[in-house]
Amino acid sequence: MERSFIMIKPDAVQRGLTGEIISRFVKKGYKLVAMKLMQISRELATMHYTEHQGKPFFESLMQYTTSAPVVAMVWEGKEVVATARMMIGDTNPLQAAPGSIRGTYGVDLGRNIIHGSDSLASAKREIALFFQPEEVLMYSLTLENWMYEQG
Ligand code: IDP
Ligand code: MG
Repeated sequence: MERSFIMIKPDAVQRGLTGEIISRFVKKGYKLVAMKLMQISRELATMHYTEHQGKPFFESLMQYTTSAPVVAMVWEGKEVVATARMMIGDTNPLQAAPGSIRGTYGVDLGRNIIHGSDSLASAKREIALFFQPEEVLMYSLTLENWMYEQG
């Protein structure tokens, strides 16, 4: 089963969207295997967004993501990396499909609600940045046979 790193960004936490966003992933059929509320350091934000260092928006991205608590999570399930990106929508909330998380809750590129890993390799890297191995839990859900034809 795949795992993806999903982070509810400070704007969404402040706006009280945490529960609604978690609910979307649960209802879709994904399993929450790690979660913490944390205020991320400049160092962690820099490592997480290292590919964007040097870009014009990097400094504002650092300000934004370190400004207040985030909810860092790991979600598990079939093709969760690509599917979570679809559920999240385009980076710019104004271009994100209506019904997607960014398309539903946001209007500003610099306040775009949520992060989701863009590949399996990114997911692995990001999960390791935010969680100790023992913080990512292995457990079964009794409903799994109703979520997957072959559990
Ligand atoms: P993603 O979050 O959809 O993967 P990326 O291109 O990886 O988008 O950018 C990372 C984050 O940087 C975005 O989610 C957004 O918060 C911020 N960002 C990206 N481009 C811009 C921009 O042009 N202006 C302001 N913030 C930006
Ligand atoms: Mg990205």
